[in-house]
Formats: sequence, structure tokens, C-alpha cells
Amino acid sequence: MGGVLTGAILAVCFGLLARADDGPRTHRVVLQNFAFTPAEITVRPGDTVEWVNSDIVPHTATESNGDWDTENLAKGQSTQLVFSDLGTTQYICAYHPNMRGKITVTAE
Ligand SMILES: [Cu+2]
Repeated sequence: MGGVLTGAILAVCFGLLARADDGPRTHRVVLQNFAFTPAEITVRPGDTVEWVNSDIVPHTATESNGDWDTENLAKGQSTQLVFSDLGTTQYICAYHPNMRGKITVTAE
């Protein structure tokens, strides 16, 4: 009981600390059940996006015009890219083009 309450208070404190930290962040996108989760994310310039493949089949995260590409991600593999340019970028999985994701880079 006391442990649960302490844990909750600590969680709130860490949440506040995380919000006060203005440095670059890493946003994780999980590739699972033939979908990017979350499919749409908003990041700040300089933030990192990490894709983690939790499916048993390989996937990619490939920008729709080929501007960037994680290349093949096998089961359990992950890779990271840093996004610096403002704007919206859309991507698919090269093997399963019905998998769609969107990243919005904003300084707001
Ligand atoms: Cu795929």
C-alpha cells in the first residue's frame, strides 16, 4: 500500500523532471502487427526517432520519396534516426506499403 503510493509520487516527480528537461528526446515507434505504433508522432528538431521491430517478419521505415530509410529491420532489431528539418515526413514499410507512418517536426 505504502509502496504503491510512494511509487505513484515518484512517477509524478519524474514526469515533472522529464518535462523540465529541454534537451533532445528519443521517441520510440514499435513495429507490431504490421503497423507503426504510434503511427503519427510529433518531435522537435534534433530529436531522435527509434524504430523497434517486434514482429517476427522484417519491416522497414522508408520515407515515401526515399529521403531516408531505416533499411531492413529483422525481428527484434532497432535503429535510430535524428530529425532536424522542420515539416512533415511520411513513411511506409518497403515490404508492406499499407503500413504508414507520419512524423511532424515542429519547434513549437
Ligand atoms: Cu513491413
